[in-house]
Amino acid sequence: MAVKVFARNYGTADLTAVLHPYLQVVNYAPFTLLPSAVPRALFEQAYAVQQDFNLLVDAVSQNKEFLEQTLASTIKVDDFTARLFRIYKQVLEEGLAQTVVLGINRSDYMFDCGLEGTAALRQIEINTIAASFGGLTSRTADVHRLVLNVLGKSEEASQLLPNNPAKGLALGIAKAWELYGSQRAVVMFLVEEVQRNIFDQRCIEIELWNRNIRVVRKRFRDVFEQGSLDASRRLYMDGQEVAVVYYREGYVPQVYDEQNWEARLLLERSRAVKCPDIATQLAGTKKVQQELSRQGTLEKLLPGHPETIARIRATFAGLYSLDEGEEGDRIAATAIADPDRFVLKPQREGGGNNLYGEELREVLERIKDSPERTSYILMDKIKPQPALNYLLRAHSPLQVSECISELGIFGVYVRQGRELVLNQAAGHLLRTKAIEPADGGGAAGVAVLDTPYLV
Ligand code: GSH
Repeated sequence: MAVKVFARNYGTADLTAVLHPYLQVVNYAPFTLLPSAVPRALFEQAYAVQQDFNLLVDAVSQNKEFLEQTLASTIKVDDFTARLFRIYKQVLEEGLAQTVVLGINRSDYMFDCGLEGTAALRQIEINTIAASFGGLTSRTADVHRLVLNVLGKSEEASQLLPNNPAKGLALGIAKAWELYGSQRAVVMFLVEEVQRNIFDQRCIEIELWNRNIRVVRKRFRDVFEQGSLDASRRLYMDGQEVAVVYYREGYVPQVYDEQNWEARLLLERSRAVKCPDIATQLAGTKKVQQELSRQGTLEKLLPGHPETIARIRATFAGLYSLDEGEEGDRIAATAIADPDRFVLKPQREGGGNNLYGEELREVLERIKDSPERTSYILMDKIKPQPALNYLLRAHSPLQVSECISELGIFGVYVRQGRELVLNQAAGHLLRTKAIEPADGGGAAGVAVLDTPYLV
């Protein structure tokens, strides 16, 4: 009825725009029909190194000198990183009001197939902001267990591991909330204008409500309109105190107009526990990832932890700086000559930004003599062994595809002052995609949810 009235008053072209705030389209999250084989030893290796990566991210986020030096070349050419960096400097100069730190990250890996056919765990990246799909994937093993049972594969079904990142991530948020120390204060999920992954977030939200922790969902725009700080920089939204800000937004430049930058600054200046704080977001940049792989860097960041360093380093792929100078010139020329060996990565999150093959060659050719080159890094391309599976996606025809998988391990840690009070792996995420589109995860509409079947 309401739609007919709207249709009479507005042309059909306008209709979608007018109805947009009221329209909700719900699709099931895409998933594989069958679980995918994952080498047990590599799966265990990925879990075993997660606490180390938590330590490393935390160490980087506290090392002003390292962040400053590492990002110096990037912020000259990349406005988004530069703007984040400006806020970082500004809050440091003012003095941090936040005393509790909460990190939720996801370290992503592929299984690189060597010449002798043995696979090695290779880190693709570590996501330190809005690391998603921990909620939905807490349900994925049940789906695949059912499918296997229906197919009469009950023995295989019983092998699927339990997995509940939603609970693990909520545990970290709850701990940070508790240490903040105000029963009345809420946890604020900072979410997108248009919600594309709300059910994933809801899984974590429900875990918090079950612990009697109140959750509100707000956008940057709401923070600009309703947010304020008191004299001790406690954050209030319309009079309600906020203990924890959990960012599920804020990692791409497009969301920031001047008002939203102002909102971000307000949040960063506040006493509320930001997950992540701006230093930890910067610790997740590609430039930092590349610098971590440089000889001697881990030793400087984690002195006295040789075993931690060895476990971390064992997962690194080859990473190369494209900064101006001889080292950058040399690797740029190698990549132009042999683009299939590499991936070209800009300083962007959210998936779907990397360049491969001919496109990589074209872009590098164009920027090889310009400072713009510095805003990218190069990484060795990982070559996993493809396997057949069905990718089930709403409105897409069913067909068997050659697929490759990416394993993510969620990490959560909480620090109060100098004391690390929680440091855990919080579950896993397996995403699988057809070999054709080269880049992108679930949020970019490329990969689908999967469950590891350990072999
Ligand atoms: N805003 C959405 C959410 O909160 O779920 C998407 C966030 C997003 O794209 N997160 C990236 C990610 O984890 C990291 S910055 N992507 C995994 C994937 O898309 O498969």
